[in-house]
Amino acid sequence: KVIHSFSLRNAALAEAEVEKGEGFNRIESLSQVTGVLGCQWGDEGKGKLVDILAEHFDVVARCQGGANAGHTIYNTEGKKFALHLVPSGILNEETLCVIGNGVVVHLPGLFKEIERLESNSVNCKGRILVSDRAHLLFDFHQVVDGLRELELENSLIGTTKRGIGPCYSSKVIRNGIRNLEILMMDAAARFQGFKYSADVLKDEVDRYKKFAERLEPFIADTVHLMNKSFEQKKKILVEGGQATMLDIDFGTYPFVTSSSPSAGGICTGLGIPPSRLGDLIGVVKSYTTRVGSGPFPTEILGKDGDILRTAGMEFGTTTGRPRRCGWIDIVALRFCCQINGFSSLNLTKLDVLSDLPEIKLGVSYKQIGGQRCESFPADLNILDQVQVDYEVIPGWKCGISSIRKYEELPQAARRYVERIEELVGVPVHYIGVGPGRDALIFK
Ligand code: 2SA
Ligand code: GDP
Ligand code: MG
Repeated sequence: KVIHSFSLRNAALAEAEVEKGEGFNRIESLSQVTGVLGCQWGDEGKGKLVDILAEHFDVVARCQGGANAGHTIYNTEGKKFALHLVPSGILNEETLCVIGNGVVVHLPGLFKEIERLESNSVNCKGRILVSDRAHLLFDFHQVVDGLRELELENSLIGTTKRGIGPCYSSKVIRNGIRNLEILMMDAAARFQGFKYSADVLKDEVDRYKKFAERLEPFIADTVHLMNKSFEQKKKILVEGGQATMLDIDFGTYPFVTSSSPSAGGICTGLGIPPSRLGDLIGVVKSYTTRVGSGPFPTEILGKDGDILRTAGMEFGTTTGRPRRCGWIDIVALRFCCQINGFSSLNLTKLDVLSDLPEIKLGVSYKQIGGQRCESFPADLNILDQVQVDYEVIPGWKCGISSIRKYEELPQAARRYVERIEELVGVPVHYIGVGPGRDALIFK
């Protein structure tokens, strides 16, 4: 059966090759381990690219974060799916989806997500594996997340309240619980440490005993699996959540998430050695959005920001919060490319800029006193006060959503793409011109 479906798949791919030409070859030649990572403050459209690439990969894996992520994808019939923990390869029937050791897993949320997919005819059986080493995120982590935000009052982070920070805190302070422990039924003993009242403790233990039964078929030693798959010449696609500017080390700390969404997170979150990493594709929105608090030098405040928010439908996939909007930030983008060493970029949502008479690129920062910043400042006091120098280029003022060939884009749109390439020094290989699978231009 496997051989049969494999040859069917190859036949389908061969047919697609004729239809898709160069773009298809470009995808087929991606490295055995390829990563898709966010370059800004998240929601660049990583899910869409992963969904498109998935049919050319055997395994799609998440390496960090948790259900704070919101990846929106559409199937061939245009049906919308918002994924949080399940990798965006799930709509491609042949792909195995892995939730790696670096992910924090809220079991009730995971099972709900699987149920939702199955009720929409997406077969998940045997297609999702969760690392035995991944830490469990409990409801109380979510409660603590909310309380901590209340405590921070005016300086709150603006988290998704999905319990991410508190769960990683438990992991780092070494009192977390890993998936394998609830399978061994050690959880009851471990729960004692949390000082629950007796009745709550009993309910929680009973609930997790049921989850343990349900979880068993999903659990695997995914570190072994990833490396075995590599040795068997299988192709592995890694899907990043959030983005480098939200990275716990490289982001605008403390207004960051609690994991490593940049390249290093692939190795620590899946157990894949750095020497096995190949192409890394950075996903960049044609403008910038940020949800939650923290510095945003190129933000467009007031009504002008609403124009991009409305055109790009910029509302959180997980929380529904309006996203803050601004111009593309080349200083932040260069910093991100430096850290990740991208082989190419996917510029997304170019169509959203189509009605604007002119488009700005934030190309450098000046500190108070006029001194130019050499790199992306670590000090938030500086970042809050920088003055951004903009380059202004004319808009193209016409719809581009139906265009599929780079040469057919208006000259001003091509100028914008090529100026970004020049400024950051990484080639743009993919351009998004709409939310659908087919709305992609290969350059
Ligand atoms: P957390 O919940 O502890 O990770 O929040 C810390 C910061 O990280 C930001 N963050 C995100 N930013 C953009 N998109 C995310 N996913 C959702 C989406 C967000 C949503 O796809 O739209 O629905 O609101 C995401 N997840 C975390 C967060 O805003 C904080 O700034
Ligand atoms: P992710 O977290 O990086 O996967 O991104 P999200 O799914 O949170 O947000 C990106 C949004 O933009 C989703 O609603 C996508 O359907 C949509 N999107 C992705 N690429 C494009 C594009 O090229 N054009 C338009 N108009 N929408 C896009
Ligand atoms: Mg998102």
